[in-house]
Amino acid sequence: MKPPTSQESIPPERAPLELASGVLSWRRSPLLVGIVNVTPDSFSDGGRFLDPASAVERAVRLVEDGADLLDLGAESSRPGAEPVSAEEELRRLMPVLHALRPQVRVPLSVDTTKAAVARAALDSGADLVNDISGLRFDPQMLPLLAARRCGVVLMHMQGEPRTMQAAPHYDDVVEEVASWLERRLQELAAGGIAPGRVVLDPGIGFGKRLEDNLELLRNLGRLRRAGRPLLVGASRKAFLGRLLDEPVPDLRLEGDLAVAAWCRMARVEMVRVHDVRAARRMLLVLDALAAPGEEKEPPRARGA
Ligand code: HH2
Repeated sequence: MKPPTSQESIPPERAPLELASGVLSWRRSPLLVGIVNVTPDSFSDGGRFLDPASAVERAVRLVEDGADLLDLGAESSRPGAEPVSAEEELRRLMPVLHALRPQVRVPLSVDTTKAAVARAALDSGADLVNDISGLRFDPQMLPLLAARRCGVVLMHMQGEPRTMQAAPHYDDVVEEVASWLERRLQELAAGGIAPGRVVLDPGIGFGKRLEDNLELLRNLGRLRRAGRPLLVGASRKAFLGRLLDEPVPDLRLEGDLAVAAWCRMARVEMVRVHDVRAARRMLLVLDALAAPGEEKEPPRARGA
């Protein structure tokens, strides 16, 4: 099969991600970011883990299943979702973070667009902030993250969750998303957030049509700017529902696994998934099948 990315765009060395607690290094397969949604309305698991005890149980289970990191979110970003207040987000998130931090050793990411929530989470042991607005929604977010040494997930979104799927439009989705990520990376650097702390994410499903999502996934290599690592979040999303003709998000696992395998081929550093166990097991088989020495081989030499 043709690799999903141009060989030229793969950096020979993948620089690790700098976190306050140390550095996060990459392996041949993507690291698995397990999703923990402490929300009543997330598109696939809303309401299931709203109670702190069940959210913590779920998170611990994801680590046992092979999650390399966890991403905790307390506000849904599904298309049409209404925003929640910082107070409500904190009320949902903090009991889970407090109970979970001593129980797991993996880095914890908090999925929020609000500086107040990010600050409280960082004070309570979170290692990364995953801001789906690309640090646009809250003007306090950039200075806050500049003052801390956490990791930052910088995601592209056209518009905002309430309306983003109404009429997304791009002339050249890959070029527009890539140049936005690059520009924003420079703005973050100018504001005091070193590029070495940043992961880039094309924001699959965030103001994008089916063909936009596919085009982005086909061109992951072109999205990698300044040698920064990539994170892809496609798990259970609506475009997979369309491809699989599957209206129930939980039943889109085959789509999730196909995207995770595709990401491995594109040398994506992190994939954000609901079904960690299945993804881990699938990647174990791919790792075993891969040519011995694959890791050391310079990417440019392969398949040339
Ligand atoms: N997708 C979702 C939420 N956060 N963060 C990043 N960096 N990338 C993504 O693709 C991404 C994300 C949507 O998925 P989910 O958390 O399951 O749903 P909801 O937003 O409804 O809680």
